[in-house]
Amino acid sequence: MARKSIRLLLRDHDDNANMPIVVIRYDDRLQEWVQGLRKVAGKVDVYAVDEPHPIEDICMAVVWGRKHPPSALQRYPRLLGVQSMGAGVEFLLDGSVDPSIKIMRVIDDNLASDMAEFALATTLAALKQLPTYKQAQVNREWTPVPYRRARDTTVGILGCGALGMAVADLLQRVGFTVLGWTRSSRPEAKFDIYTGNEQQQDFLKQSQVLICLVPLTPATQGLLNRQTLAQLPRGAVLVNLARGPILVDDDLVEALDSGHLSGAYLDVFTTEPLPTDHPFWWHPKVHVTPHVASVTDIASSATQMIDNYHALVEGRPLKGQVCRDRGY
Ligand code: NDP
Ligand code: OXD
Repeated sequence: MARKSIRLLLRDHDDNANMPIVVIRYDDRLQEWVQGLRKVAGKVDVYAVDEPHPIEDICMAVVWGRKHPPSALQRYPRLLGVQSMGAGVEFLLDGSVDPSIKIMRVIDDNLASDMAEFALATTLAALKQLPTYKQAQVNREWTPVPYRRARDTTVGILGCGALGMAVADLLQRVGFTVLGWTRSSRPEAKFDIYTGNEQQQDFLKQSQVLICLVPLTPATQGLLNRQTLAQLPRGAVLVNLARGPILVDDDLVEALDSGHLSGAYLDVFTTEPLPTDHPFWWHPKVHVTPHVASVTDIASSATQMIDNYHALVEGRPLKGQVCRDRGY
């Protein structure tokens, strides 16, 4: 069926008619999301994908990651918008969402502060050698090793958007020197920002801890590779909190084994869950967490989603609207 314009859609429905939302997520968190959205949805109907729902009328879908087949969205002829349950949207930019449909991502204070806390925790764990002592404890060894101070450490943040800026702010408050790398300049930043490929090397060579928070796009896929990792200072630590495919896994292992990098804290992987035979699991300098740096808070983000729903049907600007050309 041909997709209808917003105006035609609204004319088809009287003023109070419901243009429902469907929540699509094929895992055990589906009901939690449906209930969370219903709490703030007022008169708007919110359906779970696995219950009977009016396919013809659905105007917004709330979805997450690879937890739905790409064809799941194509069933809804009147879809105006797709809201990601998270900040990342790469899974919606694979051509499966009609170009006329708006895509939105989460921008939420809790998502940002949780990410900042996680980035601080990993950075301090690296500086204070906490994984070394965990291993020493297993071996019942009492072996002090040197530690570093925040005020003597420069942290480079790849990607200073909603999350990178929150990380930068917290790290600066703790005393770290912070540098950022973005696509476009950020005059409001209270630290040095390097932009684009031209300034990438200057940024990397100063980053004793590199925190990756760029979205996964064609431009960032494989960005952390043999060449870029080699530009980091000797002994640097990598923290990847963004997406797995931004990192070339074998190149990281090589940089760690050669001693060029001293450690890597990885929260995201090309295949998740990380396959049990992946070398990251047993590499002594790799510290794996299961994609938990910052998990969307349903209560605080549901309001943004319902506000976006109303903006969508009324044709007003959306919060977190994704620019398809940029890919984020
Ligand atoms: P934003 O879109 O707000 O920020 C992205 C930043 O990356 C911007 O500063 C942008 O530059 C920069 N950037 C994008 N592409 C490039 C490029 N090619 N070169 C240089 N800089 C680039 O995203 P968020 O901060 O909200 O989220 C970042 C990512 O974090 C998400 O996409 C997701 O993958 C990941 N994430 C991970 C979670 C976890 O638990 N591990 C939880 C939540 C998110 P500019 O400012 O110029 O636009
Ligand atoms: C996100 C995530 O993108 O949790 O929000 O990874």
